[in-house]
Amino acid sequence: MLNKKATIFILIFLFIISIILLYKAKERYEYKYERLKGDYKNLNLAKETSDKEFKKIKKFFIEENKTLSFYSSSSEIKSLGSNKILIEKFSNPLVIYSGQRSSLEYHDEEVYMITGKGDIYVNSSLRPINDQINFLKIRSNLRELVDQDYLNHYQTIFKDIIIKNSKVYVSLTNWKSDTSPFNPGVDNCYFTSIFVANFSDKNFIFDKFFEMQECMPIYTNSAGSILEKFKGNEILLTIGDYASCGKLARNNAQDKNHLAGKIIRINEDTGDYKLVSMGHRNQQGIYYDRTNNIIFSTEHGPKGGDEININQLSIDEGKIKDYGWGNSSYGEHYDLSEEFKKKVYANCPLKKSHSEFNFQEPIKYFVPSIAITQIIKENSFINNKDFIETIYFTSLGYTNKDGRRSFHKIDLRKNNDFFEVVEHEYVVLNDRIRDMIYIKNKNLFVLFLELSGSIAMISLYK
Ligand SMILES: [Ca+2]
Repeated sequence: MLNKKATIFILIFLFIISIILLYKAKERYEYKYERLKGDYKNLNLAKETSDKEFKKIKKFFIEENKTLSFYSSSSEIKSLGSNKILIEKFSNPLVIYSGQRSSLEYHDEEVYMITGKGDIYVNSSLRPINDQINFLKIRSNLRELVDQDYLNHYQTIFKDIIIKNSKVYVSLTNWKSDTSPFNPGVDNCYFTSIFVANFSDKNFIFDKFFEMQECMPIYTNSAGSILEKFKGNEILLTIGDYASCGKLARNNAQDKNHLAGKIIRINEDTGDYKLVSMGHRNQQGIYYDRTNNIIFSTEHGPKGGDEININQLSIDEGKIKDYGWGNSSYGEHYDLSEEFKKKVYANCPLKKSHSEFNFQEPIKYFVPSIAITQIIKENSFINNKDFIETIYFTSLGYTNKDGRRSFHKIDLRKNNDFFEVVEHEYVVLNDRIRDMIYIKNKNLFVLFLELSGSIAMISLYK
């Protein structure tokens, strides 16, 4: 009898203890969550959290949880020339633990995002709920298709995502070896590659679609690898020169039989490709203007010499246009030893004029460089005047000087077949802007800022 009473007493006691513990755990969790939210608003979470705690939070937000939330962090009105724009930022600095770059895609009213480590997220309206924008993680096998050591070492191997004709394409700098495990210190084979998946809401199962056949020995950000939807059943891909001029004294961009330093069009059904243009260095932005059949592209020069280029396909489609790198550029090679410098300049002389040597002149170049990224032609964000085409583009950089870390607008006047820059205005955003999309029915630009891990929305303020 007594035993029974004691047992019941112990059970009740244990029950109460577990309720208290559960309650405490819940309290701790909520406290952590609230603190996290508060810290996010000040963008200094990393400084205030212990390593252990941070690791847990990181895991919770980036690896396990299906929701990636961006919290309202600022809202300001700035002048873009004579117009006013509203810039609203939503931040989650932990997103950089999934690779410090992300690209955006707009498809069927939804915004897609791929991080440098290959996590894919989707948001359906960009309408903030309780001052936060939630992205849902999409299941995919992307990480399984690349070497784990390689992915964890560089963290920014995935470059871009597009959705077209019920297919999802993802581009990356890939690595391969027949024999040895990944070791960044030894001879390596890096190459641009594209994976494809059937578009579905819940799960993207990727497979190989395209691979550049050449092996590039250096892992570099000068790899381009940006995708764009082209006409019919084709997509466009930029392939950078993989630092072949500056670090190997090899002018691959001028070699028609080498894919480094090219823009190519790839048939979605067969995977076959054709060269569109050559003589590029590191094309981080590409936009296809369907109305005028023009490819706009941007590229990073070396020290100085960033460019905006126009390829008017309507004039001579099929001709492989040459944009000069590494024979002509308005920039200079980075500092090199005297001996190596001679070799680099012998193979990649960097003459200033392009047209004098039968290369296409950029419509605009930047000395010093602004670290130019995505470009979009959009005539209705701010209503255009007659004969004016307006392009918007963004920039990276480590300071705010000379147009770096800014949102730019250029008006182009079309005279017969020539485009002349009539106006250039920009707004400093104080962050490295990696990518940008435009949503027509909201008249809204959406940008990814990679230092603070932010989504920025830019609308016209009236
Ligand atoms: Ca050029």
